[in-house]
Amino acid sequence: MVMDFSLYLITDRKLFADDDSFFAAIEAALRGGLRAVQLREKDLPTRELLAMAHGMRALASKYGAKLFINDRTDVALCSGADGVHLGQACIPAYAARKIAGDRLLIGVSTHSLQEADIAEKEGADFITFGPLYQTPSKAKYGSPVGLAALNKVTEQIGIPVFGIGGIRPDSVNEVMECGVRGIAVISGILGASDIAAEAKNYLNTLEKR
Ligand code: TZP
Repeated sequence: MVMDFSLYLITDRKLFADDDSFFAAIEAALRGGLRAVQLREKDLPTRELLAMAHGMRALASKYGAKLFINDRTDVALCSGADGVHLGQACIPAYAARKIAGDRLLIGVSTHSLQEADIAEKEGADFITFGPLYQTPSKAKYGSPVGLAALNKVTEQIGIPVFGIGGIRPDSVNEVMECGVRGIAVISGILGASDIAAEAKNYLNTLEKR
């Protein structure tokens, strides 16, 4: 499966009053040209997550976009998602590969060169690396790793790397200069007052490069 995206939107439904406004926000980003979304709703009970994954699958497909499911290889396979995205506390990439074979793209969240190296060796298709900058909830994601560390990762890792963590439109260029394939964003897009316009804004900056 091809990695045909440079902007990777990660969800946080808690930024919205209810599921309808959450889905409307994701649809707005897709209308703005988004090509890949990761459903990351860690606290949802499995059946609710599966139902949401089916809904997200239908929505992403309507716009020809890829869907990734955080953590749950089973939910990804069952919902017809394009990929699974694994955190450091999830099953490792080789285990997800054993289950999914080539049916899923496998992304892994990494925070150090060592984690990035392991993810590549274990067969991940791509990694996210960060947080690069201060994020709205620093406690949750750890302290920023910075651009020097990102440069080292892109020099040494052969699979595509996506920068993540506190990336705003005006920091896209300096992140891309580190040699990444793209960027992953939550609040920069989902916190915007015009989500479609902000997705388009990020994409325009990415596509100009
Ligand atoms: N992993 C590292 S930072 C982060 C995740 C999921 C959060 C990114 O969110 P934002 O709002 O784009 O900083």
